[in-house]
Amino acid sequence: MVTPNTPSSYELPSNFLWGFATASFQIEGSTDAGGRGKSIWDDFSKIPGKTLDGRDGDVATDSYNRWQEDLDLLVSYGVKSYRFSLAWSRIIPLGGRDDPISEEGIKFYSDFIDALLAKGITPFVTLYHWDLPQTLHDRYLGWLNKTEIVQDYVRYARVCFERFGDRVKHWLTMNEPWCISILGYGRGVFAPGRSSDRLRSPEGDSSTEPWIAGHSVILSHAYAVRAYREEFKQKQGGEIGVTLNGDWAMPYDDSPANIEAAQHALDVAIGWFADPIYLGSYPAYMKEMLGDRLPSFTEEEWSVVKGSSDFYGMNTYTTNLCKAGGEDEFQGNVEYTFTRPDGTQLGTQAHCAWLQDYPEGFRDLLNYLYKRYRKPIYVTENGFAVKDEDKKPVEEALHDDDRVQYYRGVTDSLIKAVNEDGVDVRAYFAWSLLDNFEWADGYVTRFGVTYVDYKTQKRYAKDSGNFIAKWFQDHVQQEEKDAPPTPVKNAKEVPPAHGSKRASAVHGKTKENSKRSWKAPLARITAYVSTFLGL
Ligand code: PNW
Repeated sequence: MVTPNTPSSYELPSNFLWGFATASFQIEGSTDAGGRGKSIWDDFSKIPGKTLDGRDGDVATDSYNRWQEDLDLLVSYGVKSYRFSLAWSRIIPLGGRDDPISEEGIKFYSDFIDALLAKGITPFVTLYHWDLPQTLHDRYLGWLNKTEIVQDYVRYARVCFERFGDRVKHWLTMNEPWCISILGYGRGVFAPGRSSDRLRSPEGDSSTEPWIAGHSVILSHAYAVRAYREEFKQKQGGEIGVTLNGDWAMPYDDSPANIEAAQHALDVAIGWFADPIYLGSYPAYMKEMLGDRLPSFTEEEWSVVKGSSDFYGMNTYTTNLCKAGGEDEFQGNVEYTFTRPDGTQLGTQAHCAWLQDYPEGFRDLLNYLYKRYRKPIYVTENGFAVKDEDKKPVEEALHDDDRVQYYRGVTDSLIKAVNEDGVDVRAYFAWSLLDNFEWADGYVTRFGVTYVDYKTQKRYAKDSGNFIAKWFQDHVQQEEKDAPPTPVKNAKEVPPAHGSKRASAVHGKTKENSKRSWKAPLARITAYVSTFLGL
């Protein structure tokens, strides 16, 4: 076990936002309350075999009824911000641009936003976290119908800006377009569950539909951002962007083929969305791999897509060792493993097969994204599911050592990326505030920093929740002490990801950028003295 050696002088600026994240369908339950319409997850989660434990989202963590309790919990952790999502079908039950708005749905979120602000907690709001109104799927197949979905999504976004934008200053349009497209329309493991695999789904074409869905997601995001910028931003003064999933990709070994494979993995997991949005073009590899199956944008669409995110929203969980080969286009025809050439494992195994703890990868990913896309980074999700936590009695589950160790590692990587590498990171949200409905895993896999007893709905802070709260309180500068940050800009060009095995060497962390120009003189002297005294 590695103990991070974070220098005691390292700090994060006072306006750094930190807290926990959740999503509407994973916590709210009360799927029939307040005039809510169905989402695509309502019925999907009830189909036998779609969730590991056969359980659905009807109750989840009952947060629709217990939101005040959740708020108290946030206050007890001392968070500065809370990331949550709005359920489209609570706000517009039938989803479409001509369908009525539910004032009850609006009131639910409006009251919650007011209550957060009254406690000094900044709302960080996701418009779409996978719960598409079922009616839109029934009417025209949802994300597969670009013309319809773009208009319906933009109207929904506009309603949210109108009703909440006086108080919400941080918007995320979409959560994880790759997951929406690939898991929903390619692998078919998430709603709506379409796939070429006829054992899984009676309909679907995994060779074309995910790329079409992704295209509609990009456009819906981009047109909503345009609406925000043209009609709301000036008055409301908020910021808006997208959040992408993407794990660090490390070549399995030094072979040129595997070094190239790691870049291909990044091109498909991240570049598919990030390159159009931040750079205005598709990665060459996406075009090469998909040919005419990759939908193209018109000139007009490109002009809306390029530059359509104010920041880089980063969701990340792990690092994959990448080997060239295989036929899984969803991973860029790259094989993933956690077993190194010498037979050792990359890190501690989580409950889900796709996750091992490797904090160095978190730092490498921050560097890669900052240099390639040149935007301030908001870490909007990051977390760990302890193996077999669900089988443990609550007293034992609360001592979630593997999760504490995970957060110890990533927080150390985070503060070093800011202080030593000059990466402009402005927020960190751990996934998740609560154990909750973990999609196809049902309730078996627990990601919470707070334990939820699903029989009583009681919440209990885990050691990891307390660790994160203390870590950020210790490392984020106090409000009064300093001036606003002047982020260090060090990214001039788009780098290749993998010139050698270690990304950090490739990305050339520059020492000059390690100076924190935002530090107030008093804080700097204190930090200097403590370092000198070895405190
Ligand atoms: C994210 N994968 O999903 C989501 O944003 C959350 O809603 C979810 O609870 C969390 O991560 C934990 O899973 C992912 O297969 C789902 O690599 C699957 C993957 C990654 C992220």
